[in-house]
Amino acid sequence: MSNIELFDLEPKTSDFLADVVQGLQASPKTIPPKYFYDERGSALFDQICELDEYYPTRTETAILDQFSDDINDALPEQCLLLEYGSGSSIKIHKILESSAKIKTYIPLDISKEHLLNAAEAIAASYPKLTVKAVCADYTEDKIKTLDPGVNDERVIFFPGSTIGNLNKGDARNLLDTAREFLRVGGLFILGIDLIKDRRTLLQAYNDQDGVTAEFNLNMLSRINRELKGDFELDQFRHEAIFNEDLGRIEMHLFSKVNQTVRIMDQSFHFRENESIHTENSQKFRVHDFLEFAGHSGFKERKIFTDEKETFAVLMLEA
Ligand code: AVJ
Repeated sequence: MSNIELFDLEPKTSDFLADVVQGLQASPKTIPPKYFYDERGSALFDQICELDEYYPTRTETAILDQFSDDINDALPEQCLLLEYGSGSSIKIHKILESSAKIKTYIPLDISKEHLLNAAEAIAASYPKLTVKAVCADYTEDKIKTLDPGVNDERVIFFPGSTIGNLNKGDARNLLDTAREFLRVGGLFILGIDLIKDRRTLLQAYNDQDGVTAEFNLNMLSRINRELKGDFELDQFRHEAIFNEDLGRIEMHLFSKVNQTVRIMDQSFHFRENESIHTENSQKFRVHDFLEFAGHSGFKERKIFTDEKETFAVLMLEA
């Protein structure tokens, strides 16, 4: 039994079959990236984060490490910190270790089990910290009205450049919702991956060992397993491309041949080289992102980057 206080915002359970059917009937074909993260997909993503080529995790962690005192200095004397998509709550250690100003930590994640396990572990590591948990989807508006039950100043932490997975409309919505929750003066600390040379970008998403390829193809295994699909995995190939005009990495699964695949009682035709677009990973310019966030009422407080400016951690004020 967990003694962590849980706010269950009852995130909409998504309909995997309906989303896959709709995505594969569309042109171009797509499958939403949230379906990467079954147990195997989550383990593969953790493996991606350890790859030499995958610089974002390592760089963001180093930035949080290097600037932990500056981050602490900028925090209000007494605050609560809500983390979006907290997962295993790993990066937050860099902040909690160096700040006694955070009195309450509130991880927010869509997976209730993962969430409570991580919350327990944090509570055990920081005995003075109050830990609560929110089961929610960070793209949902309900967060606006979440009442954490303490009057301390509010801070949101959203690492990993996960905001880069969202389209503009959803990113706008997330910023608007965050600002309402934060109220005037609250702080939003978020990680964004920056535009850089295409070689570095392409290598990060097309690694030598093929871990990212496995991660991408796992989407098809998952459809086979959970939706009675008959995808032949060796008839598709992973490739991430850099869409220069839109400033984003796109993950694709290209059909190697002309083929038909069945899922439940429906069939889907693939032309040779036709793609299933599985993810966008937006790369930003700090200036552009600040302007975008400005339209939701956020002002720049501090910007932390690594020496080569590959990644940035922004501190915005609501
Ligand atoms: C977790 C969404 C930030 O876009 O870099 C890694 C996911 N996809 N390799 C990213 C991902 C392929 C990652 N995010």
